[in-house]
Amino acid sequence: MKYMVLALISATLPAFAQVGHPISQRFNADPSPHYFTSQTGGQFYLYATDDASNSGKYWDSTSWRLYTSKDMKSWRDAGIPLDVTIFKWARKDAKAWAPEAAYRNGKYYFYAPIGGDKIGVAISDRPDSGFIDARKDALVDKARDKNAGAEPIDPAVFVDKDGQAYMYFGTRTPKVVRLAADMINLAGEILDVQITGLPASNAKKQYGEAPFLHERNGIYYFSFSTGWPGQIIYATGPSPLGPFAYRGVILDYLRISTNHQAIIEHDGKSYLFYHDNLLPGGGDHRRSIAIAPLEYETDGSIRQINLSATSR
Ligand code: FUB
Repeated sequence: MKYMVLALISATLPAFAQVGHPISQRFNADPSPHYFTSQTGGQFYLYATDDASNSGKYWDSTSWRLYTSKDMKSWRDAGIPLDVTIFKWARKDAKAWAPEAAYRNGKYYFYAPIGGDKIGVAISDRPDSGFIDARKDALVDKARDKNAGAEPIDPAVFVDKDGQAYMYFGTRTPKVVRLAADMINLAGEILDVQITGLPASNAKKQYGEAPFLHERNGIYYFSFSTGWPGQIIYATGPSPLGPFAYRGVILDYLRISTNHQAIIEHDGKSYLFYHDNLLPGGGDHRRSIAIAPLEYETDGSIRQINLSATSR
């Protein structure tokens, strides 16, 4: 009987069946998940900050890590898609932080925060390797670009239905800028993202880092981490440029000093990627990416994820 029940439960479990569990035994963080139909056939590509190669005392890794999956259940460590040395203008000790990727017109683009003050962009014919610097200088440079903010990191790219691409980035003040159709140039001013209605009573519930934009049924969802530690909260608006009104919490504080989310939809289901302290020896600089189902109420609001109700 026990086995029959178990079989029934596993038959009804969602595809990712790993809620609260790391996608790999290797430390990783800052998920940037995508479904790409590349030379290798359609599969998920998950780009990450490589916490396994940092000092354990700081986020000082200098290469990014890629994981691939056909089903979001088992993930293959696909190695290093690129490292900071392809950006010749980067300082030798530049840190490789939260990455982003995008596909357009047969090319793959990799957006790389370098050293906390610049964002580079690399290009390749494949999603897993072959990336070269697309510009020979930074796409965003704190010293060069007006309103780039105190720390231009955490790029997140969103391409709207009309083909216009936007890049969100920044700590403490969220930034957004239109990208040119070639995906490697800015096409306008860097703007502050306007968020109204953040709960004033909770000083912690402000924008910290990890901006992310997705769209569903004509509603634009701007999600982010509130800081250090970070709750993942969200606001909604009528366009990729907002203005956005605070709606609620997606994921509460975890046992870790940062969080960083991404949301993808596949086959009609939504998933939240985030990171947590999940492996032995883990901690603030040794993080682990995990996946949870994301559900919406009928009014379009996001149901707060309760990890303890699953398998945490
Ligand atoms: O991985 C280094 C930094 O930690 C990222 O840029 C932030 O989003 C935070 O997760």
